[in-house]
Amino acid sequence: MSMTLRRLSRAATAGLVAAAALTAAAHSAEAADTLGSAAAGQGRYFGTAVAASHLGEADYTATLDREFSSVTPENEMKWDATEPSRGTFTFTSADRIVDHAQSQGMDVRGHTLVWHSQLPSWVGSLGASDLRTAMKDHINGLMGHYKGEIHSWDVVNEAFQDGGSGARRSSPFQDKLGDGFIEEAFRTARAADPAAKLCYNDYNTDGVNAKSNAVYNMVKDFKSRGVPIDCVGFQSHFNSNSPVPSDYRQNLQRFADLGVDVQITELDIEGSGSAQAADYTKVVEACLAVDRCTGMTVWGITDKYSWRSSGTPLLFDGNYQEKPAYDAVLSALGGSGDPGDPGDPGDPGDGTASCTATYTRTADWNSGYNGQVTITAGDEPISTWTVTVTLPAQQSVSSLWNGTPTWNGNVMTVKPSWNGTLAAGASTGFGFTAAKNGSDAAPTVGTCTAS
Ligand code: 9MR
Repeated sequence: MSMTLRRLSRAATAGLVAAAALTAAAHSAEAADTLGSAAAGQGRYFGTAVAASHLGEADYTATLDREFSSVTPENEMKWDATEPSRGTFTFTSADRIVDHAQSQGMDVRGHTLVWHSQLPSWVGSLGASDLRTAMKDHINGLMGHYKGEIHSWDVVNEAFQDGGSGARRSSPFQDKLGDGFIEEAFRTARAADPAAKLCYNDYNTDGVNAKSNAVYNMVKDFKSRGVPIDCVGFQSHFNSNSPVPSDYRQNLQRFADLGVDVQITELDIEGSGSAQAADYTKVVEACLAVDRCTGMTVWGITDKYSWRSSGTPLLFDGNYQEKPAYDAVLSALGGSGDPGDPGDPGDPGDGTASCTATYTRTADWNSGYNGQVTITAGDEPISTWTVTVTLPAQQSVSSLWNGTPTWNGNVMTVKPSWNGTLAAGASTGFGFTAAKNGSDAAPTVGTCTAS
């Protein structure tokens, strides 16, 4: 009974979505001063990963609602979250995200149906034929619950190995069902919700390389044999070890030429300031240059909740201030921030001084270590900054350079030693030597404040 009621209420809610989307479109026609409205002007969506647990935070939800036109549940639709024991489906957290998105006229990407990770252990202990049934039941359970409400589903995620082999990754599905599990998953998915676009999604496939070649060959084979596939997701998690590939656009284009849409599904780029902004620009320009690149999703809203927050990879800092990367993305999308517009709190010219601080251990020995805190100004010049660093109770600081600390217990509040001026997006830093005194734990860097 509850299933029928839930289906009915999900369908009834879907009726409201069209009306909300119309309102959003009317608003976006006025001024392309948000990511979602600027992307819409280019015929694309601009999405973000969302965690249900943060939806109660006013700044989080305000930024989400203002800027984005699509959401991907970051963890809430994964197998461990939705079918923790066989046949028992739990949708509470995922429903919260979907309901919120629909109330704002946003699209929803489904992530993800068949993946080796975040997989409850009961799945791995099934024999082959039972596993096949369980995989299909899981796809039908998820896609049935959200039928008609998901614009694209990541049907299979990360099924290929890293490196040069081009081989499939070992997983219960691969090991027990063989290569054919991917095709079976896509065929099941098409029947479960014919309206959803069905995507294969992976990382380290963003440029032309052995892994992306293997995915390319699979998609080509699927298209030639009529196996249903509509899109390929390129996660696009970048940093200095894995930079934006120079052949990114070319790689997106060769997949598009196979007759599938391409989507940037989990974009984040570690870094800060103008270098990070330039990398984001490359990604947006690559997508816009490929007709079948239908949209982009960043893997979170604010640096503070990123899965790799120490790399500050997102468009908003920990205080929801727009970073230089935000301005770069908005401008690459053809939008324009309106300086001084109260709707754009971090725009250049609005006078809001801000900064972010990140910590790295730069040297390490038995009894001590050196730490470095990097301070980066937001998109306004700043005249000074203040950062707090909390040390584990046992540790003590023996020296500190390029900053002046004041102490309160094991919390040091650090200000510049002399001139604290920084240009917009520019960085400085201070360093210190700490004695471990038996604790190897890392200090915690608090909020950076600037004026
Ligand atoms: O961002 C997700 C993080 O909160 C989870 O702990 C992690 C667990 O595997 O998954 C992260 O999201 C991953 C995504 O689902 C698939 N591609 C890689 C993402 C980053 O690890």
